[in-house]
Amino acid sequence: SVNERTYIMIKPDGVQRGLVGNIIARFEQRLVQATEAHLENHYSDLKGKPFFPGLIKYMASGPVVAMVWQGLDAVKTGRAMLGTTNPLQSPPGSIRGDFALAVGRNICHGSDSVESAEKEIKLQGVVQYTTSLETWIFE
Ligand code: YYY
Ligand code: MG
Repeated sequence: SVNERTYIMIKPDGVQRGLVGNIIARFEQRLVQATEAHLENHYSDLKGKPFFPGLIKYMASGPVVAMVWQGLDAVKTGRAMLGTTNPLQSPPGSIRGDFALAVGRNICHGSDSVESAEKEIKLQGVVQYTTSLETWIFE
């Protein structure tokens, strides 16, 4: 049927060999939809801002893809890769600078500090693993 579901699992060798993105790009079905309660907690620092209700409605409007990345200065590196909150100020080459136009539709979230990353990850719930490439990447 059109609503039939399948379970696809990237096995340890696929994960260690860095094939996750490639495989997800082929399926683009590894999706979760956040509840409004989850999002209100996720964005609790912005409660009271004029754009808050619209932000929650937009974020709960469809499936999202949630990821956790670990590495040296992962929070700052992630933010640099995203660009600024407003896509207009995001440099070309950044995710928001290349793909987004409006501040309220800026494509991708990234934690703004180690503390908020810990909060957001805890809220989402994820497992942790060590890649065998680690000794090649970090000093
Ligand atoms: O961390 P970042 O996503 O770059 O910005 P935040 O200040 O945390 O705001 C979260 C989210 O809210 C932002 O990605 C878009 C939206 N938003 C908005 O719609 N209008 C604003 N003036 C500021 C933020
Ligand atoms: Mg933020």
